Amino acid sequence: MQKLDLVLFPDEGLREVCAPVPEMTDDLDRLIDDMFYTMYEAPGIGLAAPQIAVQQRVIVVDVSEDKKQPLALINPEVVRSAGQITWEEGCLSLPGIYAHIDRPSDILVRAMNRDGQMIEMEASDLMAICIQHEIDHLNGKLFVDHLSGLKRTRILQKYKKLQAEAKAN
Ligand code: GNR
Ligand code: NI
Repeated sequence: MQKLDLVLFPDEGLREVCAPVPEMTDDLDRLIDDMFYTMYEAPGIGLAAPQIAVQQRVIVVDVSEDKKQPLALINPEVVRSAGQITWEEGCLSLPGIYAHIDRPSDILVRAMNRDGQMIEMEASDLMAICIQHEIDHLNGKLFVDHLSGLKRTRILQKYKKLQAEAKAN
């Protein structure tokens, strides 16, 4: 298992629309292991392939307390959504900044699983938030893009400052 380097904002790789995965392969299976390892080490509750510089539609999530409920989804799509929830989100690609984001609270997701089977699953609350945050990554979208103009400008200024400080140290 390998801990992979995280791609940080403003890397352009985070802005690309990722390619659908045609089929499950051994290489992809190994990549998913590395993604889980990288996510747990970070630590994070989700990770999308473009965050480790792979421009393919693959995400991993584990929102459980005991970190024993890994879920890998390939070519995930939200097919229905309802409700609304506000959560303070963060992102491993924008370390140090957090913002309250509104999203649907209940979703129906269609995807391929690690075994190459098509599945549909319902998700709600934090699991729904996390899956939507990861699918956004596959479409080149970041949580700060959900903010309105002034809030977004302010938080990105804060991020820039934090990155400059991190570089200086
Ligand atoms: O670790 C993460 N925590 C988190 C908290 C609230 C909403 C979304 C997330 S996902 C984030 C990991 C990450 O950046 N995934 O892309
Ligand atoms: Ni993220």
